[in-house]
Amino acid sequence: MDLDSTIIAISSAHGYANRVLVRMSGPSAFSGIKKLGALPQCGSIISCSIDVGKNKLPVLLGAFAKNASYTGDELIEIQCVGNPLLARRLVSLCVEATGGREATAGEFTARAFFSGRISLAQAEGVSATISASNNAELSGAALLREGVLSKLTEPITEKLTRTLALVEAGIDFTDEEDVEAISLTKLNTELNEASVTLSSIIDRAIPMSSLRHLPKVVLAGKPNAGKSTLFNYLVGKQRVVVNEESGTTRDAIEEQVVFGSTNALLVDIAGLDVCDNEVSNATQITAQNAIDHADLVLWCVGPEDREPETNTQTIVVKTKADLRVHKTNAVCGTTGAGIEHLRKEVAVFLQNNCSVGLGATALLPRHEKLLEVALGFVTDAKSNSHTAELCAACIRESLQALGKITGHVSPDDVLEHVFSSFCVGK
Ligand SMILES: Nc1nc2c(ncn2[C@@H]2O[C@H](COP(=O)(O)OP(=O)(O)OP(=O)(O)O)[C@@H](O)[C@H]2O)c(=O)[nH]1
Ligand SMILES: [Mg+2]
Repeated sequence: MDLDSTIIAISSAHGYANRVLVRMSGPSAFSGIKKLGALPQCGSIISCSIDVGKNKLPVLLGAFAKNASYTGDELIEIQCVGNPLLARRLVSLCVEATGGREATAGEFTARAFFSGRISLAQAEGVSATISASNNAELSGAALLREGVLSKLTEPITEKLTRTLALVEAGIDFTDEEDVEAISLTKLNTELNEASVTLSSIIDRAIPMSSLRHLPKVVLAGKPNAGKSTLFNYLVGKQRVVVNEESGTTRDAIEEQVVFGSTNALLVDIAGLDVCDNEVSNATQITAQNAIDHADLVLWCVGPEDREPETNTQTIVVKTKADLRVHKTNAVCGTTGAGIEHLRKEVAVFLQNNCSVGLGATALLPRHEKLLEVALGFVTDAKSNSHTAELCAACIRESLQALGKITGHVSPDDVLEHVFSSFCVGK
């Protein structure tokens, strides 16, 4: 990978926008911007203008010193009006002024990794943050970016490195019978501890892909209970038909709604009823299916309805508060009374049951595989603990796998795979 050129790219989303961000990083970033406009003091932002053909383009310039920038190199950020033609022209001018080249996908983050500013798992956290589509994914990606995975695996790496050194010392001193670098009992204890820690990381982790699935909150209840009215209120628009006639809703209708800090899919279904024809039979199957796959059921009970039996995944919602004598804890889908309280209740449920817990780490498939490989070799090392050479080889393999997570041991193809998942400019 070429780490010496100055690289330039549009780092904001492509197309027309309010502002656009062009970044350049490398040894001639500062001299290049001096030629084009002015070099701001490091850590500050100035406004000036850059000649782009016949026009003077007003820009905001920011400069970040080597070792204090994202990439670990001289870094310049240029903000201008979000016209894609101007942005392209600006990139060409920067390439010319620095003698650099346009960056490839993920190259800015790759430089951050190679300059030692972030680990490979953290770089993957950056990529996961960019592609996150809901709050759960953002939290999972944030944990990766903060280096949680590296912090979890470091103590195991240290333990295995120490153990390996002692096992290898034992091999070296094999003819000196009175020298024992590590006893068999101690070796087994160390390997057991490493194995328990690795297993617990694997058990407590969640696949990053599972966070893409939004929790489903289903509005269920008898026909006419006021489900669709409540659905429209929570969604913030007249999304579904509401009518005084029972059996108005037939299909399951989904919309994204944010409860507190959790994105969820709110689902409106048909009222649960006895079937008297084929259509109502199909309608009831769809409704029951939605309930079966719900993370949370909001069971709507109208003033005339009987309260259902509940479980831990159900919240009973007393609807049509305005038509009730006892209005406590009831909601009204037409005026919104009591709905803020319901929103909070749902937010707490989702936070406690459907979010990345504080102890949970979201893993990419590459991490899961490497942790399993590392654990497998620790298990092999345990079963070969009486044969020093074999045991040492297994510990070495386990360390290799752990090293690939953080990037301490990373063959070129792993790096290429990780950084190619980025977009240009990141
Ligand atoms: N007064 C009053 N009327 C309501 C309230 N919520 C719903 N309604 C009325 O109750 C009737 C049924 O409301 P819907 O929201 O369609 O009920 P639903 O549970 O979706 O009914 P189905 O789709 O048939 O199962 C409509 O006439 C609504 O205007 C409320 O809070 N107060
Ligand atoms: Mg309805």
